[in-house]
Amino acid sequence: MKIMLVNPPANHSITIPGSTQILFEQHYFAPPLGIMYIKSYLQSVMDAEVKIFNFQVPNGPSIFDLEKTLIEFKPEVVGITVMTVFWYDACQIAKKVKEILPNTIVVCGGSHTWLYPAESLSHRDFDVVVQGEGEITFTQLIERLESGQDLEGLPGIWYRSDDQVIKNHPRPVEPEPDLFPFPDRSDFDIKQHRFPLDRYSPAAVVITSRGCPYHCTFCQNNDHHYRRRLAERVVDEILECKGMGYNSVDFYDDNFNQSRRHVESLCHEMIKHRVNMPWICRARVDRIDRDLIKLMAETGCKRIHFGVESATQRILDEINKGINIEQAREAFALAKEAGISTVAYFIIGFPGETLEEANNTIALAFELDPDYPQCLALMPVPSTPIYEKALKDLNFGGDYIRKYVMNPYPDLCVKIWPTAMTEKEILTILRRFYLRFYFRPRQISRYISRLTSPEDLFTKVRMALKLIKLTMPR
Ligand code: B12
Ligand code: SF4
Repeated sequence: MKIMLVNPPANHSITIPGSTQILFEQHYFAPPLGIMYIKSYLQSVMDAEVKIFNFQVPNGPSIFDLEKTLIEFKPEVVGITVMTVFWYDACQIAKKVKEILPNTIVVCGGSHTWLYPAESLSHRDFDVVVQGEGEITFTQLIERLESGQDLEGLPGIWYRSDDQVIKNHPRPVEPEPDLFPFPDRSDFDIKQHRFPLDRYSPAAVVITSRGCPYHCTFCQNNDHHYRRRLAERVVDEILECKGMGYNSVDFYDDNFNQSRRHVESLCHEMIKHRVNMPWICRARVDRIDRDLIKLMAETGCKRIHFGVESATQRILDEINKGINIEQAREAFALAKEAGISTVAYFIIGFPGETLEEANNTIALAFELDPDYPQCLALMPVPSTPIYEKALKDLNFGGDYIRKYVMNPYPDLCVKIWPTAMTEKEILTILRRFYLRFYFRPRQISRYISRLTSPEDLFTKVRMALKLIKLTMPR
């Protein structure tokens, strides 16, 4: 069977007011790991011809290129990976597929499907929604379609039958993530995977664990079942990437350091196999100590992204973050001591947060002195306790994201929820913060001293110009 897996364009994605996400994401083309895993699993268990069509690459393909590929390749099934921010673009892709190949089955998968499976199927260009981990469900779906069986009882899917949306039982996650072969990287030009903060590109994106056991009230984490991979398998994958020409590794785990033992065994395995590649990860401030960070630095850890969120303990407790400010101070100090650079994430505008509390968060950002702080306005997002709370407040404006999913349009801007501060106050704090932090002479010389190439300089200048534009008062 011929199958095409599509990562939709980000032409009309949902935008975020005052967001400096541009600092990272808009210059960053992350490979779509989910469909890369699905491709390799599918090909390991069945005879299928699978093509990945990735729109999110520098100077990426156009919709005409997709049309051409659809006409030439004639896939019988098209799977689209969807994050809610790309929903409008994903709908355009589904529409195009049905226009050109009306009998092709269009499947929607990815994080979006946890939130809006039925709403997604209200669009007749989608036939099936795969919810949760896709490797096994999608493969079984293909087997059923190939043998002409109906979809009744296939766990993990929602589908339309006689104009009715049918919800099958959910599929439990795979307890043993090493069952899946390494994600298929063969469709990608490795040079395209360059993170703007990296001096060691191209970076291979690798996950060493799936799921996150925490329940932060602002986060759309739908997989609380934490499962780690074997260190030996992870290192085999890294060595494979090294052989392909990747220079560094970006670990995409939600919480790289959830298990100390896991980090230790990964580091020891990297040392044993002389991996010798720089790497970065996302970690929690409460699960790190001097010995661990030293070991991480010795094996090549160059940057850690930490979620700090707020300087107010009441807020940290209310959002279920499970950390305290002392732990944040300690983690940043240890990283500095070990020579590891840091990214810190902060959020302004939590329910009931006062101007004074917000200013304390900004002061903490200066005190921790990360290499790259990212400060966002709180955007309540569906399926989180904060969104549920916001829905009860008339100031928020109701379940507008659900309405948007039913009737998508280009460039929706998410809403800030004003509680103790006004939207204007929140945005002003963010703008001032970015100007003050990033345009300090000390910060500028820090970045200049780390420039690696004229291209790096060009990217940083573009980022700076965008930042200036963003921080201009409106
Ligand atoms: C890496 C990452 C990113 C990267 C790259 C995203 C990418 N291209 O993959 C970057 C840094 C760019 C990013 C940015 C953002 N991200 Co992000 N990100 C992640 C993260 C940490 C890992 C994704 C990943 O690779 N997972 C590993 C793979 C194996 O899992 P997977 O992608 O879910 O795929 C599996 C299933 O979903 C399914 N599946 C996936 N696609 C398909 C397709 C088909 C056809 C089928 C059948 C199945 C299927 O099968 C796969 C294999 O089991 C996730 C959290 C997480 N743990 O998943 C958040 C996550 C996806 N991001 C999220 C968000 C909100 C964002 C931002 C909007 C954040 C922000 N405020 O700015 C931005 C938006 C980007 C933009 N350009 O505007 C949310 C998405 C929520 C939603 N409803 O869509 C998540 C879930 C985080 C969270 N807990 O809130 N992100
Ligand atoms: S914010 Fe981080 S720790 Fe909290 S639930 Fe989300 S992924 Fe897990």
